[in-house]
Amino acid sequence: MAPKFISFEGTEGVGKTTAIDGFCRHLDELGVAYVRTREPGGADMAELIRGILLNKNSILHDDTELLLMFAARADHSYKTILPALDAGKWVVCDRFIDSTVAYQGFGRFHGEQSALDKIDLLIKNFVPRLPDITLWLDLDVAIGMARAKNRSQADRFESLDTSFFDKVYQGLEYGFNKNSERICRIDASGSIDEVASRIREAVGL
Ligand code: T5A
Repeated sequence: MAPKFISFEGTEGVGKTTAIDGFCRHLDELGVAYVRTREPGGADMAELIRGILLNKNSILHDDTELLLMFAARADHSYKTILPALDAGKWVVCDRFIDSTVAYQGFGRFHGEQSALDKIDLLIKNFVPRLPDITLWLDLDVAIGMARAKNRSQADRFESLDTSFFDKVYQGLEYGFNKNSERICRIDASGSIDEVASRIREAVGL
């Protein structure tokens, strides 16, 4: 089977990390070679940019934040994603372009068409490879935020309020409606095992 590039998306605390852990264990059992990675980050310079983006002390204009996401993504794409796929490995990525549409396009820019057009242009011009499948872990925002609260320290995004994450959710729904051939909506309620089996079924493994 040709190697696949799979991204996981969702609002805060929906269980992406947990789901990716389970999915990667499944790939191990099947003997599928893969690279597990994340955004922002996933390559040396991209991880430095992640440090700036998530640091609560960083004061960034919304345009700066948007462009840093794409700068990190270019580093990640050329150093990690493309080489892995070229080497015949699957790529399992925690967040990718759909997070930008949701967090920046909707969270920061309120879904304004001009911002969504800019993001589209950035994707078309600076993202050399899109995911084959995107798994949107769909969970009520409030439930995800309650789960996320158990973490030790909130980063620059996690400290935002519910109204921001409601917009992020709208952005994920917008992306899903626009790209339903690539994005699978996964019901992320229920037990960890139930979510894991929905994911395996969606990927066909
Ligand atoms: N960002 C990113 C942008 O703004 N634009 C972009 O373009 C990109 C790429 C990255 C931040 O960057 C922003 C979005 C993000 O705010 P991050 O540190 O990578 O941040 O963290 P997140 O992606 O937000 O992930 P989270 O840490 O919030 O949560 P997860 O990974 O979704 O959730 P997880 O697995 O850690 O689970 C949370 C808790 O729930 C439990 C787990 O045990 C854990 O305690 N849990 C369940 N409980 C009950 N039932 C289940 N089915 C459960 N599954 C998990």
